[in-house]
Amino acid sequence: MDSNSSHRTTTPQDLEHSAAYTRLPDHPDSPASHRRPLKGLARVLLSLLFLSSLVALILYQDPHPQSKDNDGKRDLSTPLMSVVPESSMPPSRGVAQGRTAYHFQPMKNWMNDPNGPLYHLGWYHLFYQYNPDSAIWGNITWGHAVSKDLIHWLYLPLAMVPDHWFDSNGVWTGSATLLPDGQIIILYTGDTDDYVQVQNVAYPANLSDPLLLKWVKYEDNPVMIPPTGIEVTDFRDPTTGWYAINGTWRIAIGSKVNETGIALVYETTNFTSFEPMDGVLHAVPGTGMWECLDFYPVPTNSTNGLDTSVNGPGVKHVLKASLDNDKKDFYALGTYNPSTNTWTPDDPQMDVGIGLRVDYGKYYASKTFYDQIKQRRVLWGWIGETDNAGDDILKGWASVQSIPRTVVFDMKTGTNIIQWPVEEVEELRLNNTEYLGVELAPGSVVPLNITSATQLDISATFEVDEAALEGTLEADVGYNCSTTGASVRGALGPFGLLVIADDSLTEFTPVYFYISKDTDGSYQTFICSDEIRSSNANDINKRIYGGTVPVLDGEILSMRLLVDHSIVESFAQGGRTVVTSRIYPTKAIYGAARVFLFNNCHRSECHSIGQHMVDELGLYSPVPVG
Ligand code: DQQ
Repeated sequence: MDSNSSHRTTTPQDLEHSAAYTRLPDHPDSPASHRRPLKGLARVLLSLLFLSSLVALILYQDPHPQSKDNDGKRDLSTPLMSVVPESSMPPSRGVAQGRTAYHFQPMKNWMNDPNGPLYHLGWYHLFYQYNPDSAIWGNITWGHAVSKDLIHWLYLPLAMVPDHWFDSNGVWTGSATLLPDGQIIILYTGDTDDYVQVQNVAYPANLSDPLLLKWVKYEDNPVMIPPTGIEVTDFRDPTTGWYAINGTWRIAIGSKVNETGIALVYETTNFTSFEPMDGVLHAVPGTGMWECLDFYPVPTNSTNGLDTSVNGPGVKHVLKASLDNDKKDFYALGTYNPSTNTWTPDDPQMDVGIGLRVDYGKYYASKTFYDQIKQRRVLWGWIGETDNAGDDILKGWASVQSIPRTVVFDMKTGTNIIQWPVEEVEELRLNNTEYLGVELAPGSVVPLNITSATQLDISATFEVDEAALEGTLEADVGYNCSTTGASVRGALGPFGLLVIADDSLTEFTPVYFYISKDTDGSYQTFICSDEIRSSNANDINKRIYGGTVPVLDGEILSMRLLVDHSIVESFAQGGRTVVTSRIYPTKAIYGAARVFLFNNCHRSECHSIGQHMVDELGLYSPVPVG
């Protein structure tokens, strides 16, 4: 790949004449058909028949194929694969594949939550839950890595290991607080020798060491133990501290009472003795245990980030909880009142755990930090595996971290945050290819001229024809990404991209918009990521992820995709809704991976949806780490 190559533009004509261009039924005449009408027509018809069948086979395949049980009845719950004789099953995926090129992951073994991210003396530090001995969870320590740009990382020795009674069953998740005098305080959960969750303090042995290699655990740990009324196994993951009032700092800890998720708050003046505050910061019935709380301010009139202690006019507070019950990260916007120490959601209908998700895909235990150098708030999140532990042990590693994302308040909608990959990721771009004005007819699949399409930064916009929208009276009310998927054709979708696809489309992951329209004329737009056909391997959990994305009047639909071998992070409408997929392709790997545009809506009105444009496609090179 040529990093200095000029931008190569492929016109719609190029696409149409490329051998693999597929268009369902009404393909316009090709030049050949003008020259030799009958043979040409026959050839076109035959190709169309072939391609239609191919696409039909691929795209329209039921994502949940039926199988027969012993009575000959259809068993809707059993995938077809499970009744295919062993010998004709597709081979399991090769476990060597799937390591990412520019996402953070350790050289080997298990990783989960990001911990204590911070910036200190020229380096970004990332700590993470890590098992140094195995590719499955256990013996949890704090792994440690540093970076100058949040993208290229150097691995450092373990920061903390379970070596005291107060953390001998695991040095669990925690956060860093930078004090105004330059001190760095880590608060983390220790799982004690007796399996009690307690909170501990640690600090750097030498603050003038930019790499913060050595960490000291406070001798009088633990500094917080489960209070009365809280189960000893429901008290974990302290947040970054925020300065409150009268010289006091506060931190929040996740817990639950029965099935009500709660955020407890402790107060301190010295980070060695902590007092529980009365009441809770917030509670939401039915949400279960809140793990990995995150609580931070966002300005409502600026795209900068704020230090965690900032509050006042023009500030909202994000409260994020990772729901242990279903392993999903939820957040809500609201107002923090330091006098009452309570946080109130802007919209109680969209409270924590029942409203907005940080990421609608495979993503959990996220945590932000304030980057004082670039004055931005940066979010990390854990992308886990969806295969089985046996495969993880075979491949020798498990999990990656998402690309760090800046977080800002959405000043246009006023109802959500915006997440966007940190700008440093753009420095990895090698080639930019534009496909301008590509029109997608209903049922079409258009290859983009990219080989080795495994490391991509794709920006795509889709202009939906007003006539199609207005001419459709009602479409897919009650639509839901997870129950339908790219194979289901609607009046106004799905349309988008097929990534990590092989040439013959035996494997691909569609990321797409789907528009539903209610009889009152209102629309809902969804961004979905469909893993059902992402791999020929059958020992993988494949899901269809997604959620709604706000689209304001006059906005065109846009998505940005970060593709990295086995990870697809999709950002819709500038990052209002984000969906991450973890996939395990067997054929669409390395040089065999391709990318396509597609439009799988079924009605003739779909013709007028057709203004689709991929306006940028950057290729990345593998990033050596370590
Ligand atoms: N992971 C940690 C806990 C946290 C959980 C243990 C969330 O502290 O609650 O590895 O993934």
